[in-house]
Amino acid sequence: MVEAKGRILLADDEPGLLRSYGRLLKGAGYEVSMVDDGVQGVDLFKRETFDVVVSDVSMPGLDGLELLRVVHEHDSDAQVVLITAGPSLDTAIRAVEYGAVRYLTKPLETEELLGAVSRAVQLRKMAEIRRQAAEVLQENHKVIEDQSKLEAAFGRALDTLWMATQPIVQWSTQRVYGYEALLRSGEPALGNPGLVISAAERLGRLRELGRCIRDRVAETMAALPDGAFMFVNLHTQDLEDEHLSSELSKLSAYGRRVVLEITERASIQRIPNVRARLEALRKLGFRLAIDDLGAGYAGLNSFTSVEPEVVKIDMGLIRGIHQSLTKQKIVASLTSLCRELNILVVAEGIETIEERDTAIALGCDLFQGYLFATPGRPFPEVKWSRPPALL
Ligand code: G
Ligand code: MN
Repeated sequence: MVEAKGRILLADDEPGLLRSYGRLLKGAGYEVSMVDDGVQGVDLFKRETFDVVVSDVSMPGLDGLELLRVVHEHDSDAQVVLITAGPSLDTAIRAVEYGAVRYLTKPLETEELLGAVSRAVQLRKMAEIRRQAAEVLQENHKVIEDQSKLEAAFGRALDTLWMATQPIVQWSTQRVYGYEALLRSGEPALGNPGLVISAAERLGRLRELGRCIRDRVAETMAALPDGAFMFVNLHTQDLEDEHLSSELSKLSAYGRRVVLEITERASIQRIPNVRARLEALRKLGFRLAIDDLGAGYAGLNSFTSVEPEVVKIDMGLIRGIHQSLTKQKIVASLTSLCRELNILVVAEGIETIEERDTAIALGCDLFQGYLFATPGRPFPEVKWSRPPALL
């Protein structure tokens, strides 16, 4: 069976016309239900679904205009074509007011009726598409609702935010050189630091997060072992926050014991007056490190504008370095260049004795990684016990 082009409710109190319109519409492929007054029309419309109502205006009991009104109360997407024998301005106006798509006058041409109905069916389809689109937009609203959930979760993350630390060790002296502060929160919905940071990015609350992190770090500074530095990660946007370089911030009081890490993963070129900002930080005693060296697309430009005291080699360059000649060459050139430039090098993400010993052989002396200690409550013990492997 060929699927009907659409479901039509046809109402006219003249039986002859009802039959002939009905035959015409069925012949054109529509599924047609016929009633001979408005009351029946309303009844049927409430029980079944129709795409288009074609109705005579003047009918005993309940006329076409009333039917039109009830139809639209019930289904605002349904389309109505009205037909009248005695057109009047008044009914025409009311027909438009109640949302009739067409207002036809008898006697009807075949083409006129078919054209009006086919157009009404198209409009019905269009209405359906628009409704579907609106539902999709509502899903966007759901995302915004989620955003308010995200807002709440982010608030709780800030309230429960604390700093884990991971030791950075000096191999030649077998001492702890410093600790990197790593963000943690008690909010389960934002269970890792990456999620907290991306929530802050989405909510435009990075500044708040950066300030909170630095305040929490400052609170641990009193317990920082003598002679050790605290390494603190910055988001590039933190560089634009005057709180960072304010003498009044809690962390500034400890500036000489803090190394600020600037990642190579993002460019700092867009930050206005970046050199002056870095200079202001140095005046407070902060030292600067390039983080994730080798991982970023920022290339060498961050290197030249930061003039770092320390570079931290990305763990991607360290992973399996004992098996990669390429990685070994890069790290060897880096350590020798940094020695010339008086820059300290930290090899990050050391997990195995082989990685450690290869890095030592290539000129590295500062290490961070699970081999020595995982991040934990300040300030975790270092495992020195493993003997150097025989190379
Ligand atoms: O980007 P940055 O270097 O600041 O990130 C340090 C991250 O690396 C922290 O999340 C820390 O937990 C993780 N990390 C530290 N040591 C190791 C390690 O030995 N192996 C791996 N896979 N991750 C590490
Ligand atoms: Mn880091």
